Amino acid sequence: MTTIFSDIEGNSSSAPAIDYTALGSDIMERVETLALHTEQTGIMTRTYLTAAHRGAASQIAVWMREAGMTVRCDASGNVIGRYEGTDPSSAILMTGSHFDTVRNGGKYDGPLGILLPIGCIAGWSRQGRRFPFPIEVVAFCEEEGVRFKAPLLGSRAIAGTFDNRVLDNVDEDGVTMREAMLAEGLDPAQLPCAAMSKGSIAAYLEVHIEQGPVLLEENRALGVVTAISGSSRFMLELKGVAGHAGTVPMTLRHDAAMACAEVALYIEQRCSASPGLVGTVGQFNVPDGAGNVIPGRAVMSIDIRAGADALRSDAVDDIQAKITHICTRRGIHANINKTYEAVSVSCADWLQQRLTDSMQRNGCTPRSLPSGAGHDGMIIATIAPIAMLFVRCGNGGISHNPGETMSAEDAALASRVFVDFVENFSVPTTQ
Ligand code: HGY
Ligand code: MN
Ligand code: MN
Repeated sequence: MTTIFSDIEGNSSSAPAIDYTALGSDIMERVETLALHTEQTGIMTRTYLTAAHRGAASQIAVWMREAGMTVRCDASGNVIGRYEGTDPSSAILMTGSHFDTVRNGGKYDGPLGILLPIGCIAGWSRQGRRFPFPIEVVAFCEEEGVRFKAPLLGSRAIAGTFDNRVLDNVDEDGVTMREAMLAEGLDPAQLPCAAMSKGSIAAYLEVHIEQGPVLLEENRALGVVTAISGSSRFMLELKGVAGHAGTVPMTLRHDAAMACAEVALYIEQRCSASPGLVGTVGQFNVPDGAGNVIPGRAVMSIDIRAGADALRSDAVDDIQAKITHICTRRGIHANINKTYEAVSVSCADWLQQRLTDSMQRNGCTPRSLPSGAGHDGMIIATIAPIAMLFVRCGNGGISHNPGETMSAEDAALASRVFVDFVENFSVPTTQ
């Protein structure tokens, strides 16, 4: 491992300045180390409360302690490192991101926002530098919502908005979230203790890969997020009549899969009609299907997002009406279950300005942009002002894909901006 410090001659305080080039490389090395904690060797899959998830949590805790932080784990499984300030009564500066992943995803979505602050704090710790405010780095336990179809669990636990109904959600093996938590030594009854009060967090700053092509296409390393798009997610179950593939005439069929396909194509057509609106069918299944059987049942996911909430809700209304129309015509029964909804969340103007100032002080031409992806910040925003710093993705900006990538140089520059932001941060007097 490279050292992230160098004793630069002539440094007045004789404290070692942070070597950002080394820090950028160190962050990339640690992303690789963390990626070894996966459910499928060679594929990046780390879902909530699996052995891989537990291994990653332990590794993150080790790095937090090595950086001079105290570490606690809350009832949801968040791993929280605290770097004490000189005024323990002060509101905290919170940062962090999630350490769970989608299936066969990328290595940087989440971990960058955990490992970068840890590396910067290690630098301050080495210098013996403290700030008036404590800094807490939160490794959020569950943002993607893959295993139990309930996203943003860790941030909801901290925001005090954890919905206990999801404890009965089951994974593909029929294990409930409650059972999985208890098996990991987590007590759901203690979840309310994880909540942090409004005012206890002065600000939340998340560093995250852009997960899109904008910064890459404009040849920019960093961007300041203006808002996080809201989203509406559903699971749609369609029930028709199973039948013999060879004997039932097309005009007499109630084919659940074809009905799903018609709904899916309508979603694509409806969302393509409005700029800024996106619709995705990420899961499309014929449970227990067979090639020579007309599908009697089909299940699909629906994910609708837009920066403007009205744009999203209008599309959801149209899609639900279309589902009714298609199913009536086809003699299909529909069960639609909303699994998640979040309104668009704006980043605090004053924090955007401070982040922009830090970028300018470090030679970056400021660029603001919205986030089409959801993030823990949208939940933390219910109890604190938030900001996000986007870091360029390579490989066309691809994400939620093993091709997801970024550079050590951009990690180094993002670290410089993060350090500048924190070193110029002060808790607003209104706190
Ligand atoms: O789906 C999202 O937007 C995020 O990556 N969980
Ligand atoms: Mn993410
Ligand atoms: Mn993600």
